[in-house]
Amino acid sequence: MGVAASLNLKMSLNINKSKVVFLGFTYVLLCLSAALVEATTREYWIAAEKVEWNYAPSGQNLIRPKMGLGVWGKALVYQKYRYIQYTDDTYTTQVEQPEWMGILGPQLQAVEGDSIKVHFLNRADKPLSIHPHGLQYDEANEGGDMKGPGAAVPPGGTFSYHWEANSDAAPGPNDPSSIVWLYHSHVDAVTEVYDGLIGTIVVTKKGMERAETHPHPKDVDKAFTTLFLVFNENDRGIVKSGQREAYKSPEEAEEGNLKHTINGFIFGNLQGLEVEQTDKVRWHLIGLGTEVDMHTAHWHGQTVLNGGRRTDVVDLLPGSMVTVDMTAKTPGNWLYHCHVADHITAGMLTRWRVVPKRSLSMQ
Ligand SMILES: [Cu+2]
Repeated sequence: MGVAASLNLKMSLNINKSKVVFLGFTYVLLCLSAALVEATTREYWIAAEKVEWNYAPSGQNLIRPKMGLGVWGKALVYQKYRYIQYTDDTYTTQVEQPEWMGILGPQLQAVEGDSIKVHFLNRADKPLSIHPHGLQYDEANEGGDMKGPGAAVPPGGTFSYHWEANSDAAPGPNDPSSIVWLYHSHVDAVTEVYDGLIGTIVVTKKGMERAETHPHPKDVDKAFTTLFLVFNENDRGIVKSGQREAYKSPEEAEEGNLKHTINGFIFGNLQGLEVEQTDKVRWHLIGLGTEVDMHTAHWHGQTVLNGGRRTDVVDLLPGSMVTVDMTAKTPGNWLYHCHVADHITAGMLTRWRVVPKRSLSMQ
């Protein structure tokens, strides 16, 4: 073999070798990424904390200022509990929430097939838990029904819940590309819902996520979640001295302590429900409470599609979870309220706004 031929052979051997290495490396990468795609785990750090909550921070009826807040404005600040999200296991830096979320705990996001891990720290003064709806869990991760340490985390204690957002938790054939589930504390569920320990989970259909790191559905520009709940504050903690005495009679106190809220606010004090004209808007609606909590969410200015049916009123019972879609078309400062007469009187109203497309309004 001449020198040139030997060189050629060496080169081709080297090329073949590097080809094999390259292919092997690609294969390993593919396997790894497949494994990663299959096993995306979304981690959250959430603490339960005792807070003061003001049902109308403006002190006003922002829908009909002259009518005032009625008996519901006599006491506004109450001792409550909330789920607060932190960036990591030091539980020092809070994750900010949009204004429209109000009293709701952090919204957990997942794509169909993902796992969710919630590291829960109980900073409050009684045993609490997190019980999710819809997701798959074993009994140790149910977060309720007195099953193990996750069912009642003592004050100062921690528990890491592991839940699966599998196909049984994901949108079904007649659902939009994402659906909503509740989570709440379930040691004494009735009390703890009224405490304010409520949040939501949104699961996006596989393939509809914007990116692996961005589970929001790609066919939606803006999504809101609103909870319709009459918080019963009778026999609970009014914070400001003198407010309890403001009620003229036990009957007045009993009514005034029923706070007819959307995301924990009354009479238009829920702010931030703003979209741009032509936005595709998704509304996740939640109902909770007791037999007075028959709510009918109603939008002025725009209709929605509810499971393929066109409407502008969606009925909610305690525990209801409904997702509807609209395309915002008409600019305006629109009412969004419960259509039950007694609930309108008691302040279960706010506004949602459609502003002209910014790119257009800037021209
Ligand atoms: Cu209502």
